[in-house]
Amino acid sequence: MGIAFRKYHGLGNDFILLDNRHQPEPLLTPEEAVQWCDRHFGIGADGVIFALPAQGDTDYTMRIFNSDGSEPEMCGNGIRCMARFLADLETAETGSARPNYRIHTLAGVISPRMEVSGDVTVDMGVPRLLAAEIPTTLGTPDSKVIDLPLEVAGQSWQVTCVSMGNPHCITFVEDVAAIPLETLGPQFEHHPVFPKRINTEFIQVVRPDYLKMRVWERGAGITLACGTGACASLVAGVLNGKCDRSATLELPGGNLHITWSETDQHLFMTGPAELVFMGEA
Ligand code: ZDP
Repeated sequence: MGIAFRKYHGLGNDFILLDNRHQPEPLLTPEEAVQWCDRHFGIGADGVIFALPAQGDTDYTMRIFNSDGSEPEMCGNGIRCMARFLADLETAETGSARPNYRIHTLAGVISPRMEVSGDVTVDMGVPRLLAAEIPTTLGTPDSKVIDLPLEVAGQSWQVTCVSMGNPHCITFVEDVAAIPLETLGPQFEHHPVFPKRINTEFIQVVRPDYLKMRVWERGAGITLACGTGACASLVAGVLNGKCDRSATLELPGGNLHITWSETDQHLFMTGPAELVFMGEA
């Protein structure tokens, strides 16, 4: 007993949020995070997010542990939840909250902005495309990985890789519902061409401005949504000439809107972030 937490979700991608603003080290160890994320023996979540003190020219720092205890560089749905969490804390403490934040992450400074509608729009920064930056040993280190064949489960898949700070491998398919994600996901995740493992997205282009996505997340398995994955998938769609620079992504947990700015190459993601409940554990 003793640590206060709140649970939030962004399109069913759910996180335990901890007020870690007064201490530079996370309040939980990765092993404790695994236990808290367990849906039968714990609170249940896809990850634990720590709202830590600012570093450099930012307002706060975000760190996240996946439900398997590994630490990803970034988390798109998670950072919307963290912005909502900070706004809720600030409102409780001072009666008002700031409309936007600069948050230090392992993927650089990420900036969420609160919309009047209640949605959160996040400047997710620029995608990284070179094989060495993903990282993957597919192709050559200093070239992009666009539409290259990858052998998984005895089948050849045409894949495109994009880093949003964390690594993603995207495959375009006719029908996402027909993909056996449960068995394919782990084989992509642990494929030897991905030294830091990989998040895996399957995308069905319904229209150039409307994509359907299913995801197998590194360290978390099947989730209902993935913000960094949605951004990476839109970039992959543009690189393959399959979609517009602005599109709706339909995920099992709901829709995200993603735009890839032509002027500064930043990705902007808009979607919900909601409080589920709070407690103490
Ligand atoms: O890169 C990883 O290990 C992911 N599992 C991190 C979490 C990504 C997330 N789903 C998102 O929305 O970007 C939270």
